[in-house]
Amino acid sequence: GARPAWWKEGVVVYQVYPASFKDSNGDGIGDLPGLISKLPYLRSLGVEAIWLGPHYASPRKDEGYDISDYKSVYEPFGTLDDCQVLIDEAHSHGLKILFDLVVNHCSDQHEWFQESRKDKANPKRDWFHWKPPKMDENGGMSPRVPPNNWRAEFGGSAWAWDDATDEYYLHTFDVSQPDLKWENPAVRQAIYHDAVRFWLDRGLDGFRIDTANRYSKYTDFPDAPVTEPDMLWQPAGQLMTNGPRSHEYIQEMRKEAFDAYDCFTIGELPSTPVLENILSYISSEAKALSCTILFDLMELDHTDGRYPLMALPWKLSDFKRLTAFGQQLAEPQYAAHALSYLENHDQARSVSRFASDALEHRTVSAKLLATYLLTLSGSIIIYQGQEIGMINAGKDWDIEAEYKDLCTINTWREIKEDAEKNSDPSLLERGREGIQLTARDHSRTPMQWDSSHNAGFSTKEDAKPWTRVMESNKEGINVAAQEDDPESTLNFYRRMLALRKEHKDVFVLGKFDLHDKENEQTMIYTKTSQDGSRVALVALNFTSEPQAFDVPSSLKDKSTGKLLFSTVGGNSEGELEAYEARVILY
Ligand code: TEU
Ligand code: CA
Repeated sequence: GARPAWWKEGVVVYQVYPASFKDSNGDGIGDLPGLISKLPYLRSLGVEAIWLGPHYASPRKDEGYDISDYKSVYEPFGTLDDCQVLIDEAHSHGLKILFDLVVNHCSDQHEWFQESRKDKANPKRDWFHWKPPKMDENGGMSPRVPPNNWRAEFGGSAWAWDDATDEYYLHTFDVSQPDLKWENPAVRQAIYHDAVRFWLDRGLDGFRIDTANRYSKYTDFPDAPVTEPDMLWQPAGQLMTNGPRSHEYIQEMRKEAFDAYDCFTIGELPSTPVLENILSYISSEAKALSCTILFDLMELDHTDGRYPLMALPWKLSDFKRLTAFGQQLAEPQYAAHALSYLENHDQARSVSRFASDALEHRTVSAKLLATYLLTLSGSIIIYQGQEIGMINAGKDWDIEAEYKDLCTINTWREIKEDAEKNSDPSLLERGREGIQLTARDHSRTPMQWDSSHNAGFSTKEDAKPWTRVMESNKEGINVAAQEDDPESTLNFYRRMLALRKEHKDVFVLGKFDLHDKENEQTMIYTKTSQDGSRVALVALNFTSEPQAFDVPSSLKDKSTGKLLFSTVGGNSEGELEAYEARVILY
């Protein structure tokens, strides 16, 4: 039989956001040599793979998710040679390495689009979705009415008018990110060649695949149902994703590009909450993706669609239900692979969102969430800075001057316009609170390496980081300080990663069972080895008060329970301290 793929039993992947990881030359932008210098650190954590965010040539309107050349490197990050050194050095440190594959759209500066927009007869015209304006009732063209009512993810119509040829092009994200027309086989071949095989040939181990279910959309372009009656453009997630040819395209890319390599693929599947649909992309039968990034749990605490940043009250019972949903994918009957995460470059910091970043609670909160994440089955993604418990930017940050993400900027603009139009100042207040809690900017602040100027992110004292450093909390939240403290979040992550390997049968491969579905304060679950011989009981208190907890009745007669650890060193029977995490092995 074939050798099992290297990721099949689960890997812990560390996500690097290159602009904010380590700046080696003092220009204020993280870079590949900076990352290379930190490979020993990543190795010391005990992670097994790296996912590097987009490092390609790009005007960076969407921080690199707008690629202008798949085969070259964004200059401030380094060169193709640096990239090769990164791949080779990662391997020599025993780390696998994944890049970001962003091929639903490219930048409007990519040569493909530059050609396409020139004239209707250009050979690349049909590489993008071009459409005339919508017809009016009499069958005539109403000037400048987009082909349908879809709202782009970052606001406004999903169609942009282009004067050069008097047609609209589709951009489901920003206007600078035209969607590639996957229906055209020449487009697909160019992607497989330039964006995929080019890098796999250099030794890459796989990809995190951006919006993997968006290549095929409903290309008859029907209007989206009106869910926001007072808005011109309607959220159209269901029509922009999972189109009729979605599986075909991924299967073809796998056959023609991935399969010749020992390739691991983590595909994002936004707007896909149903188990059968998810399995249709990731079960081994599907012959499509290795596993998926799910969205529902991460979207619990904020709105989607209209103002994608407004804070919503969330319930622990939902958090638990969605965890259980994701963990099902690890069960053998589905022949799939589970993947869990709490942070990435699109998500604010988990300590601030799901526990407490108050000074007295932040360390134990970070350990609580680490215990949760690293006791889940399958593969795990840890985002840079999560391992030292980085938290959200302070409330003193100026939204207009210091938040950089185009999603934040566009949403804030819309909120301000609407607040004025409807004379509703409370909308402004809610908007501000939403941004302070859930904006993507919070995870993009520079990594905190030590307590020196710029938290050690830049080598030069006078460097001006591209985005503000969190000077106010760098004292406690930095790598150097935490290296020396055995009780630090960093060393807790190291121990958890080691325990995860040591007790792989329960933590990585075990069956997840939730024991307190309805409880809104605690999360109690067991992980049971496949042969049933070993059980880990995980007890988590998500509140700042002590909480009662009960050992599930199935374990009560087992006299062999042994405390593996408690994050507060406590062992008071029947009670968990504030934000305590405790693990008992049977
Ligand atoms: O994100 C895909 C995605 O679905 C986003 O719309 C996500 O829901 C949003 O960021 C949450 O606020 C990917 C990348 O991860 C993101 O950084 C890019 O901006 C986006 O694609 C477009 O390429
Ligand atoms: Ca730099």
